Amino acid sequence: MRFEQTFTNFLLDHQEKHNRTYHFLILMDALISAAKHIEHYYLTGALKGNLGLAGNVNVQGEDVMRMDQIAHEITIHYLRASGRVIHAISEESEKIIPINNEGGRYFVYFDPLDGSSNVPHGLPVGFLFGIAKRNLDGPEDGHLRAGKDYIAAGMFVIPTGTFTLALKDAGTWRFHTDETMDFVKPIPMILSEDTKEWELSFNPAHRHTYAKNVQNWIEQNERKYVFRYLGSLAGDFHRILSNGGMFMYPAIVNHPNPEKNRPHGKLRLMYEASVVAFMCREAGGTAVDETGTPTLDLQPKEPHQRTALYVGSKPLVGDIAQVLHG
Ligand code: FDP
Repeated sequence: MRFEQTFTNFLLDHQEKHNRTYHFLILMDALISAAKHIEHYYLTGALKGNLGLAGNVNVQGEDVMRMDQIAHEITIHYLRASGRVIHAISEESEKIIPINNEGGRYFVYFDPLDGSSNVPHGLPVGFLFGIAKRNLDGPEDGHLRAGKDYIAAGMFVIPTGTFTLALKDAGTWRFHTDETMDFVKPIPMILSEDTKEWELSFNPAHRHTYAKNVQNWIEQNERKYVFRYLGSLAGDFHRILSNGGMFMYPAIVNHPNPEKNRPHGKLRLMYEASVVAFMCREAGGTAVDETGTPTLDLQPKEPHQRTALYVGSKPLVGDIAQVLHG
């Protein structure tokens, strides 16, 4: 019989090697419980009628799928039960969610079901999260943290049974579920330097709405790489981590209907862009916004702030960053 290292053993080793407490293990256990629970609802959702529209709109003005609400509620339940979270920010809640202001140690920023256009089809969606730690040396003002101040970030691609976690200054690892539904077998993720494997990922339906310099860059470079787009950030980024290349969601500035322009991009900084940028950095890559500024340096001013995103292999992101700066 062959036993793979479990996620818990992996994290225990990591915490002990770095002389850390076990609080973070308890938090991660809560997030994994939430993800497994969400996955279960997602897998059985069509039968239970959970994949339909809930009939209201969320804070971004989009339709809320019933699954989005279920995923949000499951996650908040487990975060609360962990006792380790000061407050959380969720895509599904306009306001910051206070949890344990006195005893909590971490801030959790999450999108419990990202890629909602895939939901009615039962295709892959993401559960993305970033974690920051309270100031242990003095008073905590609870300010919104930039990605460079996260201590960890990760994503579950649901319902594929994969989990990717990045730990600050330590690396990025991918886990798969075994026959007992445990996440096992940490695989270090390092972006491939083999340009033959690199992929480009963006929504081609939007390409003529991008800034002219971005459109020109695409025209000059797209034939060099394989093109893939799923429409779920977690799924698309999962591939980039495995194969290298670049995922981008540029600013929309040339839409024929100017009201549909999105000069600040579409993706949310705190629980989408910073999360994948953090995982990418720990895997040897990088990420920038529409001005070429590193995503991890962007200081959020409000919880649901949007940003354009270019994330992936350093040479590719660096190349487009030069165009964006220019
Ligand atoms: P969705 O709106 O379907 O929830 O920000 C959310 C997100 O999905 C990302 O997961 C995905 O990468 C992107 O938006 C897809 O947007 P487009 O439909 O415009 O391609």
